Amino acid sequence: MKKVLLTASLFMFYNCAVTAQTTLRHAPEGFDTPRPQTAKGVIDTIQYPSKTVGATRRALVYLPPGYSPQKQYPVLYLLHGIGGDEFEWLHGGQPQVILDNLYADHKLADMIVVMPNGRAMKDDRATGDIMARDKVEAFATFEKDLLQDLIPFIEQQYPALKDREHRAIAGLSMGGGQSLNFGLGNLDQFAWVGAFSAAPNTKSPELLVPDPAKAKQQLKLLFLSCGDGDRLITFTSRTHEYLDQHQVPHIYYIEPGVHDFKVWKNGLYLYSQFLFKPVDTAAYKKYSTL
Ligand code: FER
Repeated sequence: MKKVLLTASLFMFYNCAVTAQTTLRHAPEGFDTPRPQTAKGVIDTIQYPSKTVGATRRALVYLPPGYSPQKQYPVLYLLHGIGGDEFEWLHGGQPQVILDNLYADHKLADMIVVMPNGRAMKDDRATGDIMARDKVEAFATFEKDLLQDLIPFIEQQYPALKDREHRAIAGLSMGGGQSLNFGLGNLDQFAWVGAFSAAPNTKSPELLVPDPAKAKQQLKLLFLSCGDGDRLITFTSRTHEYLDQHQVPHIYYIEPGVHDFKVWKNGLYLYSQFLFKPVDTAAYKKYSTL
């Protein structure tokens, strides 16, 4: 009997320990494979007037399975990288497949996902010299386009919840830098901030988080991920070190990988599951991988 109890308690202890550690494990195989039988979200193409750019601009909008205009939804703004546009996530990452599968597994809060074009200039295509100064600067200009043009449009066209706790931002590379710059720079607008392989446009930590106590109080989630073989990893690691020094809870998820969609898809898979749910920011450290 004693032996049975010991075995049972060991089994339970092992399970608890494993559960705590695997809460934020790498996406399982098949997470990005379409399942024929499951409900699918819908992708809209929208056009919005931008005073910032002086043009009509395009974005994609993912509406979750079971979407109803009678309900109200939080919104995630999901941003692309320097070589992409509003289609980069769709073509390279198929986020709708990842999200549909998470919904099928009841792992995701209902949300609208907006994929904008983060190069806020008249010709916003990723053609020619994508590193040209005006094109890189347009990624900074997008802060104004996002806050003053796109978000108000989305909140007028869709049944969106309009407070900071129901608004999230995340992105890959240049879009990761934008998410940190715009999210942490506008904590009155965003409570959930994620950056996958943040690029050199990421502001220095002191500029990103000048008031760590305020950030700590305002943030629901700050999520940083990067591949360990990514030559841009310093923009993530220096941010993490500053946040640690100033006791701002965050997830620092380093995985085997480089600067590509394998890491970014996993970033979306992990980050999205936290969104718009009750949080335990004190537990974020245990999810971090070093
Ligand atoms: C740079 C290297 C990479 C840079 C931007 C990037 C603006 C962005 C990469 C990406 O978005 O994938 O020097 O400077």
